[in-house]
Amino acid sequence: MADELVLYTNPQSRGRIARWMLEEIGRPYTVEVLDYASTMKSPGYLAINPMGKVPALRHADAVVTETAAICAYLADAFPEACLAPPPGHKLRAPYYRWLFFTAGPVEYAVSNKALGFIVPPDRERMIGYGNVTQVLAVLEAAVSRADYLVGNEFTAADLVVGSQLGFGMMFGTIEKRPVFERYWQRVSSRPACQRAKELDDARAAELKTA
Ligand SMILES: N[C@@H](CCC(=O)N[C@@H](CS)C(=O)NCC(=O)O)C(=O)O
Repeated sequence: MADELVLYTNPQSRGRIARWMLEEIGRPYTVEVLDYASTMKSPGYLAINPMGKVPALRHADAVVTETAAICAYLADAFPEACLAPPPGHKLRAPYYRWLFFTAGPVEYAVSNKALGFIVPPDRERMIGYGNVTQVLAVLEAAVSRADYLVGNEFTAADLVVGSQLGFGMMFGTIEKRPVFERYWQRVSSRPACQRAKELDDARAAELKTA
């Protein structure tokens, strides 16, 4: 199919974020569920994502990997969903800023903390996130400023930042600050987020009983 959308995922993965984005877009898509121990490392899937990780998205013959990139790609490919400011618009500045800040500094500050890796204070200058305290303070200020991060409309940046906060608080890797909870509550109450959750929860339950 010329415009086919295929999500390669596992319901217990960051693929949940990509599915939420697909639900926001509202176009038909198919899902290929991959198993961590087998199909995710198969030659067929490695040809799609040589990292052997999910999610990945195929749109006709275009492949995009990396969760934040998938969300940004979809927002631009389907502008009628109004999930990103148009290319070249001034609001692209905060849009890119919070997408990249989350995929890079936030993700690695939080993961390293969870793994017990502490950057020696005299090396904070060389690590892109400095320290986790500062990263979370910056994020807290960003989500306190207004209901949404860009202009005052929900965008793919909120979907990515919100997911990082929501999953982080659920797994205990990000502390539950009232501002984070209110923001997550706001963005995750969107019907597309609820639909994506139901679909992935059902898929996860099926896999458990299979
Ligand atoms: N940077 C990637 C990370 C993807 C990732 O680590 N996915 C995990 C699941 S949440 C995975 O596929 N792990 C399987 C493995 O590494 O074997 C992204 O943002 O999409």
